Amino acid sequence: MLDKVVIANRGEIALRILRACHALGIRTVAVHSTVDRNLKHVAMADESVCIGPAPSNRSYLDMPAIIAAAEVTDAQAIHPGYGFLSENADFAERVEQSGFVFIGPKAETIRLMGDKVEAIRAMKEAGVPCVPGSDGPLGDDVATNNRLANDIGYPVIVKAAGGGGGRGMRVVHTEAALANAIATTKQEAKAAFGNDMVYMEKFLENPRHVEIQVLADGQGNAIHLGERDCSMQRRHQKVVEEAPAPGITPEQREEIGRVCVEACLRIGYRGAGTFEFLYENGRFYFIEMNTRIQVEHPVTEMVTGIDLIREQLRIASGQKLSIRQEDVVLRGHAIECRINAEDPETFLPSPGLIQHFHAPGGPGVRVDSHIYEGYTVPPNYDSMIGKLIVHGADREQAIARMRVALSEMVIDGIRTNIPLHQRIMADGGFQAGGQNIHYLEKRLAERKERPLGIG
Ligand code: MV4
Repeated sequence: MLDKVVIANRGEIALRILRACHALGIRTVAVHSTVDRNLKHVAMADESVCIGPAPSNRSYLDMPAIIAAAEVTDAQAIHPGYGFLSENADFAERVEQSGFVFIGPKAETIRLMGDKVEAIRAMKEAGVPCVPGSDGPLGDDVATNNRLANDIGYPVIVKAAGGGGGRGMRVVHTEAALANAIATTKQEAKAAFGNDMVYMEKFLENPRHVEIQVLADGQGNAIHLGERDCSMQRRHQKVVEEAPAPGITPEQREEIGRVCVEACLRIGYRGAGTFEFLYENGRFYFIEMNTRIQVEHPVTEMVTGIDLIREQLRIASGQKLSIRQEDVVLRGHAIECRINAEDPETFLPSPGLIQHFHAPGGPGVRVDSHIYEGYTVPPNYDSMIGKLIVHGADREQAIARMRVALSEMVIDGIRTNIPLHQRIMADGGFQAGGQNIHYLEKRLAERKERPLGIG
């Protein structure tokens, strides 16, 4: 087992990683910016190193500073968490070249999945179902592109190979608009990602976002841990996630899970990973693979009983997977609400001093958060200040437990999106389950039109 790990992140995930390390007897090094001296995990870590000022590019994104922190503390490995450097292939490479273990896949795997054209090509080859689209990047010939779009059928979507997560894409409804859309997306992609490669897919109008969690040891063993439904989102930011996805049958789960496991083995995947799919009319369409631990990993932990960060640490220590596929049993239903320091109506960030904090509790209630009374949420980073996760015997009980937990939770001094979550949990459409990726934004737009209206 590793003996000392640098946690190259902040907030709730840094605390989550610290807890998993300590439970395995691994010592921890917190690295933090000047405004993050008072983070909860910094106080709990065995050692801490200030790596720079508040702006991320001078602290949490500063590769030499983080690697130097590993050197001066004599650590063995670096856990990147999510966001920041977690999917930066150059960072993974530099970590390993400096003699440390990067807790994640090989740099070449991160690089492969970062190029969406190559990722889709690899997955298609491995038998993963993909959205009908271009085989590879689009060329400059207008007639060829027009023919391709006609074959696929309008509407189509043009996406940047260097994009992902909703960045660098454009929906096209007619041939008249196609050439221009391709040219504009290429220009934007060049500016944003330094890569003007774009590809084309059939635009699915009303899909759900369903993703499969995998674990692989890079030694010939891989398993899947079922799916999560992340369709409740606003502007590409997930708001509520759940596991399992409503309406997915055990047979569907087994089949798509097996396909993902086979793909992991084919590409020599190592660590925790997520296959992102659009799900429409009973079919899965691969769109991207995430090579990191994700924010919403707890809902999978709650229904499987598997500690995903612990498994990441074991895999990074060179151990083989200790869980066989037949040992993975889904039990009950889990829901996660992302708690953000933001105005529940305008969604503007609301940093500041937390004057009172009461965490909810009771059976099946989990709070993953670094906040405490007297903590000041800085304005410099993402507004997510924690996650409230509940588990129940079924979805109905999970919703009931979430409603009680939300009503118990007190965060005073700053505004939070707790009222938004209360409205979502009380919403008939959410309660019915299986809504698509547009549902939340549609409901929010309706509400805006009727300021005194219900819902
Ligand atoms: C799509 C799509 C419809 N058809 N691709 C947005 C984020 C990025 N991961 C891919 N995205 C989409 N790709 C095809 N062929 C619709 C979206 C999309 C979306 C996907 C998942 C979750 C929320 C979304 C919100 C808007 C659009």
